Amino acid sequence: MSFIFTTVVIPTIVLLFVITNFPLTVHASESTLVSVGGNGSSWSSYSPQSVEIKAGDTVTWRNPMAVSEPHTVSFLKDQSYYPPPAMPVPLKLNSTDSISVPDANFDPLVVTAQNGTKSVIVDNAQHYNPVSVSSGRNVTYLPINANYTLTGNENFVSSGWMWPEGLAPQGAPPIKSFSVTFENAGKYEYLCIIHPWMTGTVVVN
Ligand SMILES: [Cu+2]
Repeated sequence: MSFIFTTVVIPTIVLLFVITNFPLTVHASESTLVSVGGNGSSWSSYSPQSVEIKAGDTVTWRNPMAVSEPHTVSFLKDQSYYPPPAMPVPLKLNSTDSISVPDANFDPLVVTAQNGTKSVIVDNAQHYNPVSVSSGRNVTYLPINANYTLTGNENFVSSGWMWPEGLAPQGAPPIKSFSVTFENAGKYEYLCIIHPWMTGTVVVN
């Protein structure tokens, strides 16, 4: 009788105590899919617009559209980190003669200021490409279809222009997905920098 008590009853009580008082804190990481844009009236919305996950989980965004419309998934902590799509950059020379143009279908867009200074319009790589900008404007370019681990301290993190699969225009990086693993709890709001009214939220518990 005492043998059964010590080998079965006591261990069972101890096991029950452990199970009920120390719930498993290890969370198997999960993945959530969010559509970026859609067909018809949902063309400029994220679906679902808000998702709730646990720290360590990953959210993957994809553009499911039937037409060649790009969107981004961009975490913009501070408006001053919004990357404009293009900017006039003053030319050293007062002529565009020295700009070598590799394509017959291409002419650089040149604007002339009132004082006569010529500037060429240059596309902003931070607007179009997957990128992370941390404090001090440290810019790190990410691979296309990146899986990025977000701490929440970044000033700007963006997918780059995401196209529906197979519908990226010739010459554009064929970005079709963006995955973010959220390390820390918090409420993370994001937007499409092409259509800024397009917003979404990730709540991390
Ligand atoms: Cu968009």
